[in-house]
Amino acid sequence: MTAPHPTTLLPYAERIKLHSNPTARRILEIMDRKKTNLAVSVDVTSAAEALEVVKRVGASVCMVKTHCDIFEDFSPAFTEELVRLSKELDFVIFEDRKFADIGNTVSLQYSSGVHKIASWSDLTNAHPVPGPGIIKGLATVGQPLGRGLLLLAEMSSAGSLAVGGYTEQTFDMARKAGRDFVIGFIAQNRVDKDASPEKGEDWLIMSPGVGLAAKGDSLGQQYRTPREVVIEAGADVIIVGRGIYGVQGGEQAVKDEAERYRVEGWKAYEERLARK
Ligand code: 5BU
Repeated sequence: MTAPHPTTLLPYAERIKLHSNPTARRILEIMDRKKTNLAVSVDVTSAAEALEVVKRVGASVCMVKTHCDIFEDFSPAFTEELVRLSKELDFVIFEDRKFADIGNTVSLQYSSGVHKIASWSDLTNAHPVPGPGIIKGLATVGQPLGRGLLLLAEMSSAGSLAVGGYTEQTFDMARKAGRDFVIGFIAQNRVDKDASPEKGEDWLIMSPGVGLAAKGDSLGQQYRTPREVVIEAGADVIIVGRGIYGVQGGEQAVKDEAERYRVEGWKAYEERLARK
């Protein structure tokens, strides 16, 4: 067995001081305070329904992930209420926008249009495909607001082209950009290979494609369990969508399922710390 990545042997609380970005610090603080490494992805098409899901799962999560372009009834009132809930229930908002254009365009997509993502979302993400200008473009908007950015180093879907040298170059790009704005990666593995917390370098790895019941869907999604993701792959945050909001049995069932994933994710984290 290969040695565990040193970052995975550190408690979330001890990693806070390794970050200067306010969003990264807040994520780690919430994870420690609420004993949760669970992010829930609320991929429903009604913003009103999304808020109901958020109220049910809020106590169990460190983060709520959105795709704001799938809501039929998107409005500024929705994001106002989401921000209010994020303060009341203590979680970070992550708009999974997957920006992928030149710096000038993404800065406009991030700040403007119908969604004005930077005004309400603490965290967003970008494909490294266009080169480092995408980070610069987003940073001009997000960094003064204390927002954070994740680069997409790998994807959970079958046949993804984000593998091997692409993944390695994504890490190099983040490293070159520095950690003032880029705080980590969406990935399936510990892609920050030789980053050493002893030298003060810490990245957050967040993994979608997590499920306790299904192994995948008919459109290429692939699921792993929280244990596989947190212990074997060494990711810091597990992202669960349909496994939680899609559970049958009504409001209480969704709340209970979020709590079940929180407990599974936290148990796995405690087990990974105990490997020392
Ligand atoms: P699911 O219902 O748990 O399969 O939803 C997963 C969510 O994570 C969904 O919003 C996807 O857009 C998102 N996702 C993903 O599944 N895989 C990836 O590699 C990335 C995002 Br990046």
